[in-house]
Amino acid sequence: MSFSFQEENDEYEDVSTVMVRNSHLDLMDQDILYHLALGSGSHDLRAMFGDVKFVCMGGTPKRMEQFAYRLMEEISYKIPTGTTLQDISRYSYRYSMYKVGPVLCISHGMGMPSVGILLHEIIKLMFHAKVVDPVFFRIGTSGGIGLEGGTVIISDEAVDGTLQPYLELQILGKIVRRSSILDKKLQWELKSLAEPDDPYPTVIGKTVCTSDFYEGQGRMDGAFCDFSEEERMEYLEKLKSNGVRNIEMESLAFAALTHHAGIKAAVVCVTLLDRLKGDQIHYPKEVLDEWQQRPQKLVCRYIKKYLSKRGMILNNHCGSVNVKSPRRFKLVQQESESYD
Ligand code: R2B
Ligand code: URA
Repeated sequence: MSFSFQEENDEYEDVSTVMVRNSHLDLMDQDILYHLALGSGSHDLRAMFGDVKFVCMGGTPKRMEQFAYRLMEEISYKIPTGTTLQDISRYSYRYSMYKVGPVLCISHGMGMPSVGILLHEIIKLMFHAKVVDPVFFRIGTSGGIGLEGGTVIISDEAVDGTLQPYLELQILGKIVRRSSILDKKLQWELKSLAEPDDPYPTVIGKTVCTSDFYEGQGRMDGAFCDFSEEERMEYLEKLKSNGVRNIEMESLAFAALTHHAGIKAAVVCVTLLDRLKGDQIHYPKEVLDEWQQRPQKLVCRYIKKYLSKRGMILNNHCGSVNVKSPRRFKLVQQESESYD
């Protein structure tokens, strides 16, 4: 199967394709995106973010800053002389956000509540900025199930600890379920960008998302543990036999909320250990640092390819990205032409 990007319309529509699904927003004279230190009254969100095509999220501010610098290099993006890359949300003291041309790089913190709050505000940001067809990526870390540390996993499905494919929210004292669906085509496009020379495997598989790193992931090295080694192994083996390849803490909310907003999204994580062999992450910092760059590299290749096809990368390492006129593109499957 191969894919290419084609321009959808010559005309640029002046509305976002992102669905906020909240009529109350229309009645507000301004919308304060509190955790981003931005607002529709205080900032010209259309001018600041109207050209965004990709939103990349990862756990830590440092990793997302590194990712932003990697992108600048890879897509030959030059910021004006005398300026530096700035954390746009620095005054929120919650999340960090960097913008490199049409790419936003944002830290989401740890766990579903943190990524959930961020997604509410980023989805509204996309809506206010009238962004068309953005693609969201989560790039992160995880524990592998029967896979060695350093393996890259593209999630084909995000499920909870009981293997259910939806996010359960308590809203007004009632349980509300949102399906955690990820874009299949995007998964295969990403997989096709793994190179034979990559010194690590890149696989597609199911991801379990938990609300806890220790007991919730069947670890026996937390402050508390009420189960036996046999019960732990039985659970992890059950995950494996159900096609689960890794466990982390954000994919379920990420998949459910992006899907609810009609946003195409993918989750790409590296494993830091094989959970069938242990609980503790004991690899040296330099090894872990290199592993954490692997999902970044894959997503970078995707973005670079997209921008190259659109002629948005002028030339290697000395041009600048042309992001003046946001245009609308659709991804089409091709019968014969290769994706490359
Ligand atoms: C992966 O790593 C973090 C826990 O160490 C968590 O954010 C996750 O999903
Ligand atoms: N992140 C997780 O959530 N679990 C792991 O085992 C490693 C990283």
